[in-house]
Amino acid sequence: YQGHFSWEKYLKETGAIAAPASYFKQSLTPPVNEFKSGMKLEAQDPRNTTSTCIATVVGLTGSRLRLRLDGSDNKNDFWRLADSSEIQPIGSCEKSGGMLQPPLGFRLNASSWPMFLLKTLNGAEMAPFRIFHKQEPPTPEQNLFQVGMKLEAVDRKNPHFICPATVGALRGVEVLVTFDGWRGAFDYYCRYDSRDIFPVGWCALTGDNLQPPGTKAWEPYRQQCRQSSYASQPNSGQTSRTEGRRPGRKKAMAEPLVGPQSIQTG
Ligand code: MLY
Repeated sequence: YQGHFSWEKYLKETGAIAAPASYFKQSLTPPVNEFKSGMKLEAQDPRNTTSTCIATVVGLTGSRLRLRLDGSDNKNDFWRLADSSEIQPIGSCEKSGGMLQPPLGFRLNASSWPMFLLKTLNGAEMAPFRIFHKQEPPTPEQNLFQVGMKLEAVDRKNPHFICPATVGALRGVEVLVTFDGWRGAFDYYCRYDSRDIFPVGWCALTGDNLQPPGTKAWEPYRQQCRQSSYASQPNSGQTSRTEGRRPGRKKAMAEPLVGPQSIQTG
């Protein structure tokens, strides 16, 4: 479900262009996601990336998995693409001579980790080797993004959201991701080959829920609507039922074109 947001119309109205898919480190056909809720796997601890931990799939959205580290709380879930190199089958760590680590913020005493590990893996449904992807997509040779180009990006403060975004600035290999319709609070710089940015149309392909832009994005667009609507109005004086608006209702005029308000949770 993508609300009433349409990239096609939005690009037309904003006169913006979509960053070409070849600029991203994403496969042109999104990775097949055969993971299931409850499956366990090994994942890098996002808060302590030198640690490999046990994680459980607690949700699925498009080509992404929602993961929770075993032994951690439910406040630090994170999302990974099915073809992420940061997830691997259980046993991989040991095979390469490493040791599984407790997550940062392990809720028990560190000394109980070995027993916890045994218990959490006992009878667990392990994600089968065959559903992992052999490799991540290739990295484009250079940062080709240009300021103003549109894309879809993970809101890192609310990483379950993928939202319409615009390249706001460039800084060497980095891209400033700005969220359409939201003031700067959610902006971030990431590398051009980040796995958190996607070409326009990605969510439509994966079935992910693309958030509509926040309401601020539409301001110029709304103004345009207002202007053209006034322009097409016959001289003031009497107002007909369809054309007349009380000043306080100006905003409402553009709203049907805007679509539903963005979902502003938590
Ligand atoms: N509860 C948050 C959600 C903001 C989401 C912004 N993203 C979509 C860019 C808030 O309203 O602040």
